Amino acid sequence: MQTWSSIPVPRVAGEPRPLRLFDTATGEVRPTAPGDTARLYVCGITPYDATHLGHAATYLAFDLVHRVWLDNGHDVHYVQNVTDIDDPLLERAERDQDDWVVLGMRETALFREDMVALRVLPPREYIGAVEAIPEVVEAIAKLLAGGAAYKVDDPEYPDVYFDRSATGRFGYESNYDQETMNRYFAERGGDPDRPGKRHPLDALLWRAARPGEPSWPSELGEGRPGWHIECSAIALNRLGTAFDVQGGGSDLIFPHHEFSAAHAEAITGEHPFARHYVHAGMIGLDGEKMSKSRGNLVFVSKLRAEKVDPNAIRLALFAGHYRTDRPWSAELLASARSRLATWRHAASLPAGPSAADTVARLRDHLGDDLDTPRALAALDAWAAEALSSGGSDATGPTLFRAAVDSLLGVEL
Ligand code: 5CA
Ligand code: ZN
Repeated sequence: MQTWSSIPVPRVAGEPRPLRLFDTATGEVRPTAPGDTARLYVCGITPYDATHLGHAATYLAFDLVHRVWLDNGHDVHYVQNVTDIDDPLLERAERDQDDWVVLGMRETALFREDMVALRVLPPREYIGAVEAIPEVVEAIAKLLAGGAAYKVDDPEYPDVYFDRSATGRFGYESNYDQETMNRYFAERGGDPDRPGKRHPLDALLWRAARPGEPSWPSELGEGRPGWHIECSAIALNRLGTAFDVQGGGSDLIFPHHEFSAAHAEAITGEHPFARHYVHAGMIGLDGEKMSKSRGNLVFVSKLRAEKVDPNAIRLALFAGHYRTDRPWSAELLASARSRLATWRHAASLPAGPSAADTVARLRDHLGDDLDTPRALAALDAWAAEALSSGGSDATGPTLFRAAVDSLLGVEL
């Protein structure tokens, strides 16, 4: 699939700081230690509705990962998928009497526009599940050959499932107990009651064709891919094993990232799939998680149509820590707009206080598990001083502006 357009990222004077991130698997903030090329996979959208601020918050968190690595001089190989075939897409198309292909293409196009408007740096490879079907089939064939997958005994619909015990490590990524796994599996697309499975938690790899559903011919029979294997295959084939960060929102911790890792590790025999599993908190509205299924959504495209400055949306979402579940509100946006106006005013001064220490603090806070609330506070302090006491350093405002652009992606 076509990715979206990029924008220049200014180089910023001073010393970069390495990036430490909280890893769900180990429960610790640990240093990321990329080589020359940092390898990032972030789970993409299921394009059955427009991008809401929850999605935006998650992609903005990983945009900071991307930017901090660039600041550290890494080449960043960023891969993202699009789940352009899955039940929710087919259900929405059916409900709206729409063609599922057209629906997916339309919402993916809108997502790209939203990402460009929000100044999110594009992935190098943007891969749809449908275009990845040959590699998904190859991955499933390997799992079957190695005994990690099986066909259910159902002559009508011989679906293929993954045996969750295949790697002997199942559960290492989420660390959830059995009851939590059971609950999330059932809530998040799993099918615990499918007859013929060896274990209720075994995950679907290949769904045999049903009447009226799209399907593709393959050595597994006519059918379509399950969800988790899409991300295993797309990531493995482009980033290899032990890539630096696997990312998404916290609702992907289980089952999605647990199974993506288990599938990939069963295919390669290598552990770990990713060195860090990084999860963004959920954005809510009116006391509930913002979600397409609940319908309590604020769309990025709607705010854009209302001429809200996308830089203010970035600042509003960065006002809270990326790992914290937090609400969206009109007040949050209003205070981000006023912060943006203050920063713009300060950055437009011909001279100001030196910004070198402020930029060092910005880098320290971002390097410390993307601590944007403290990063924003450090920048507020510089802007307040510039506006109240002035200063004679002509590089102050330009350095401030470059650092805010490069590291936070906010254009002043
Ligand atoms: N296509 C799959 C991943 S392979 C998927 O989960 N798609 S999605 O469209 O449902 O979500 C896209 C991303 O947005 C995921 O990382 C998900 O965790 C994140 N997300 C969804 N809702 C929210 C929310 N309310 N707050 C923060 N992130 C969210
Ligand atoms: Zn995924």
